[in-house]
Formats: sequence, C-alpha cells, structure tokens
Amino acid sequence: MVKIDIIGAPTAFGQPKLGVSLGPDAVRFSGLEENLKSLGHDVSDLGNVYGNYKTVYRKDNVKDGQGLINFDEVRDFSEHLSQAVDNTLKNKRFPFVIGGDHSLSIGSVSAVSHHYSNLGVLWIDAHGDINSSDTSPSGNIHGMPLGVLLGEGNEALVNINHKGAKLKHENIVLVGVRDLDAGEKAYIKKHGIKCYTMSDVARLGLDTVITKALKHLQECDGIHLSLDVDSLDPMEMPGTGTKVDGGIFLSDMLLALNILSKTEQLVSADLVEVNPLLDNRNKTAVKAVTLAEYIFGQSQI
Ligand code: 5AB
Ligand code: MN
Ligand code: MN
Ligand code: MN
Repeated sequence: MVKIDIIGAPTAFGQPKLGVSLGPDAVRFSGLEENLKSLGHDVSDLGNVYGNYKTVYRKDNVKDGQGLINFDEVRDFSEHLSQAVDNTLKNKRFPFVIGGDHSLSIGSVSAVSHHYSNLGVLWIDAHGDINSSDTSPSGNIHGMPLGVLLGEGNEALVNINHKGAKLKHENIVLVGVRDLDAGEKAYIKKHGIKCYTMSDVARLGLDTVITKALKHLQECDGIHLSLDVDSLDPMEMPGTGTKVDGGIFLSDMLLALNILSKTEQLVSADLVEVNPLLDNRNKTAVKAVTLAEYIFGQSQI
C-alpha cells in the first residue's frame, strides 16, 4: 500500500501548444483516484497547483532576454509546485504529479532532491529534456528540465526551491530516447549520462533496460520517475504535443513499470504531457491512468 498525494500541475507555460493545462483533469476524469484506491492505496487528490499568474498558459508565448519562453511564469509555477511537493514529502506521502508540460519537473524534482542526499532520476521520454537556456533550439522550457536540475543555464531556474544543482550526472538514466538535439547529444556524451535509446530498447527489451537502469541507480537513496507520455508510440498516445514515431508500446511499458513498482527506492513520480485537445476520444488520458496503476503496482491476479 502506498500513501499517494495526487498533485495536479496544469502548467502549459513550458511549451506553445494549448491544451496541456487540461491534462490533470482529463486524467482525473478517467478514474485516476478511484482506480488507485481500488488497488488498495491510500489516495488523496490535493487538486491543482497554481502560481501567481491568472492563467496557466499564454497565447503569445513571450521570450525573455535569454531566449526563454514564458520564463517568469515557469519560474513562478515551479516555486509553487515545489512547495506542494515538499509538503507532501514532509507528511511522509508519495507525491504523484500529473501534468501539464514537462517544465513542471523543475519544481517537483527540486523539492524531492531536498529530502534525499543522493536522488536518482529515471527519465522515460522520447526526448532528452536536457537542453539549457544556452543550447535550446526552441526556447521552450519543457525541453530543459534535466538541464536545469543539473545546474545548467538560467540561474533563477537552477535556484528554484533551494540553491544550486539538484542532481548528479551519474544519477540520471534516460530511457526511450529517439529525438535529441545536437547540444543534448554533446552534453550526454561529455558527462557520460546513462542513456537507453529506442534502439537499445528494441535490442534488449524494455524489461531488461529498466532492470539495468535500476542497477545503475542502486546506490541512490531515492528514485524519482519522470514519465513523459510521448515516450510511448504516437499510435498509443496521440494526445501529446511533441510526438515522435517509433516509440514504446503500452504492453512493454506496463511490464517495465511492474518491475519498477517493486523497488522500495521509488519515492516520487511525474506523469506529464497529456494534452486532451490533441487526443483521440480521451485515449491518452485513459492509458495514462493505466500507467499510474502499474507505477504503484498492478498485479494480474
Ligand atoms: B518534452 C526539443 N528538444 O528542446 C526542444 O516533450 C523538444 O518534455 C523538447 O520531452 C520536447 O524544444 C520536450 C526540440
Ligand atoms: Mn518528450
Ligand atoms: Mn519530456
Ligand atoms: Mn512532449
């Protein structure tokens, strides 16, 4: 039994497509709380986090001096989310953050890292999300959370929740990657970051990849899962903003999450980038609930 706090993080400031701010409610309306409860977990839905701005999206998407889009809004939202996640951890509960775009992980992981001295992160995504304000080709902050958490680029983002870098390079594993920018490739190489691409997944099987990833993170005193639904194949998950063909299939993902759910090290998770406006009859949100069930342990009997 896991004591789970569902935290809605409806931010869309990290990218330009409207609709991702509706992700948390689409996932709720697909049965998130009820289904987790029926698996025997103690679940509390804390509702959505909002920052000081009137909205959670912008139609105009304004760049600041460093080329960062909606920088003030992302910084503000991240601080608010990090407070919510911090409170949940202080109450000895599991923060399960539902997005919203992936910039939200700046806030969530910053808070979690304060509670562990050697936090590991399992980042399952079609993308590396390891750009910084210096390397990003787009200025969209949802492509930068790992970069920020590693202490790169814009200082105000790096210092969210508490000062300085939140993660060590050796404590990150990327899984499912198939669309990296040139700067991201160079960064991953330079720092020797563990990265299982889709070719690795095809060759080894996702179950083996996750087992190897967990082995890599075995010294960590906690593991945070950041699961971007675009890691799955667009045929499975049409409702997301940056689709890349050749992704993971649901059955393989469920097997991998089943393995992950068995580790005591898992302490927090984000499930991000569900965009109901791009979805096909709410398919993506419904499958996101299935993913959630397996993150916390779903058995067949
Ligand atoms: B997502 C791209 N690398 O930086 C960039 O969806 C895409 O959170 C980022 O994984 C995709 O803009 C961010 C081209
Ligand atoms: Mn992605
Ligand atoms: Mn992502
Ligand atoms: Mn995406």
